[in-house]
Amino acid sequence: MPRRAADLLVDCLAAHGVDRVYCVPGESYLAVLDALHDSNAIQTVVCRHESGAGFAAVGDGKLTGRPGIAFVSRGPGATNASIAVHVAEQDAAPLILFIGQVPREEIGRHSFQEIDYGKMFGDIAKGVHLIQDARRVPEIVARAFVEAMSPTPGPVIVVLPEDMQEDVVEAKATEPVPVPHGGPVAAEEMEKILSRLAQAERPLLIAGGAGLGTARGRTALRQASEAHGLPVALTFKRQDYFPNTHPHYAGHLGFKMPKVAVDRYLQSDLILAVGTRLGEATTQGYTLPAAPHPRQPMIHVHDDARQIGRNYAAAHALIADPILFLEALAAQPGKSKRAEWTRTLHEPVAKTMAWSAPADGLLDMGPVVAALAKSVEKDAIFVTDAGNFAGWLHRHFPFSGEHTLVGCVGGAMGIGMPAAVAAALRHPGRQVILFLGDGGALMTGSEVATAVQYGAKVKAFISNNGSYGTIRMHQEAAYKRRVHGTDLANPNFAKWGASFGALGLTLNKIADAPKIVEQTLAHDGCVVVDVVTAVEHISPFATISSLRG
Ligand SMILES: Cc1ncc(C[n+]2csc(CCOP(=O)(O)OP(=O)(O)O)c2C)c(N)n1
Repeated sequence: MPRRAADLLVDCLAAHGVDRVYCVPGESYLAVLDALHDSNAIQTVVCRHESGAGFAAVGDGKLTGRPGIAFVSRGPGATNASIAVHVAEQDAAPLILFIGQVPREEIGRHSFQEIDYGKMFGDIAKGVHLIQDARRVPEIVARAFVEAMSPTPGPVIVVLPEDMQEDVVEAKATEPVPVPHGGPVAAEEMEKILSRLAQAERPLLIAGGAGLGTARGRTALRQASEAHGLPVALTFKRQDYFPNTHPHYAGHLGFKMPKVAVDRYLQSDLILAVGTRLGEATTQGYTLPAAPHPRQPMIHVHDDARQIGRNYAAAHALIADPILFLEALAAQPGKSKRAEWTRTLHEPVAKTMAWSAPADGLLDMGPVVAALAKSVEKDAIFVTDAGNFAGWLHRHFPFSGEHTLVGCVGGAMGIGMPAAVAAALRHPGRQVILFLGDGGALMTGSEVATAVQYGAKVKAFISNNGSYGTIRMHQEAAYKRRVHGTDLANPNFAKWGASFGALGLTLNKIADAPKIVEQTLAHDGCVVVDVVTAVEHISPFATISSLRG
């Protein structure tokens, strides 16, 4: 039966298992909104800013492993949403961003709000597809899903000219196309790797990337580590993949690690990098391992050929599904006892994991993390915006292996609140704990309105230090005492949260943290906690005084 392209598109999304889309409406895709109006399968979540819609879709994609979906309008909507496209690329998160476009006959005339999205997203999207012919809607939607999910996952843009959406065509919503993935590892490859591992005295497994975060991936990682006595260091913002109290846990490779820690890792005589692109943050600026020639042999396993050999000369480069690889490794146990070496890496991390009150008595995010560590459920989801406040979570929270961390590998401020909304809607039965800075809170924090509107029970802790603190830290280090462009005058965040309909609370002394955390977790709804932190505690590793001294 002939149908309107917009209806066909919505049917195609439903056929691909889409149950929720995030959007900010625009006149360029009214027909799709009209089609969504009649969909029982798909919930439309309307956001307050396109970056919010895009970030929420990225958060959803990270949690499900399937593309998060956002709809935005042309020009202004697309430019607002572009930050999420960049993050999806940096974070390897599957995302499909649908953008309304000017009518076909206007394309190329520099029409009202027109952009050439191929040019605009050329460097960050995996694909940009303009649907000119409505009959091709099913084909292009199916392609967008495969493209977004295939290794390495990332963002795909689909552009919908306004008039095309109204075309009536004869076409069926096609079923999803299988997503390609790596097969099992050949026996002879495995043998070579096992022999290298057996010879190594101080091997280090660096694990991360988007694909290992599933329950199966985490189990494979733990079993492989145990079968071969491998200490596991997790890549930037993937700290939840391995139990942090496990004796093989070697730490989280975050930004600006102390040199002593980096030196410890560099004592390894073999690096096994699995699932990771070995990005700048993880590798401490391409020094751990050293680029392009690591000081120790490196085995690099990734399911995307483009990610191997780009920055590093691996001694053994293997294109394979990281989970299948780790399962194969676990199935062939080797030298499982390297107690002294694993202890060397685990002990310093374990020592700093416990939080103790600072001597100066000033409030930072430490007591909040310590209280959460005692009281959150074992499958709680943590969402972090970008900024130093998240450092206390990385340092002091013992991720159990069942907790989920949704951070931003790409380091974009603003992802926090929208991704937390997506997490709370995706997993209404799990606690969703959000860490924000006062900077990120006022970038996209207004999506707390979306949380309240849709019943997403986000528990937000805002580190209110009156500063774009991370930049202040860099500023103090580079240009001592010349603070400029980093001070912030803030609203009362408790009242701000309450004005949206959330429960607003204030924490301004260390001793009150357990009580406030308990009250936050007990509340059956959205909570905003104004944590009045001292800018003196600029990061878990430094104070302003120490930087000046
Ligand atoms: C969208 C975006 N703009 C700017 C930056 C640069 N940046 C990184 S951290 C930071 C400050 C974060 O401040 P805040 O949220 O208050 O957290 P704090 O560092 O004080 O803990 C800035 C401006 C960024 N990463 N993302």
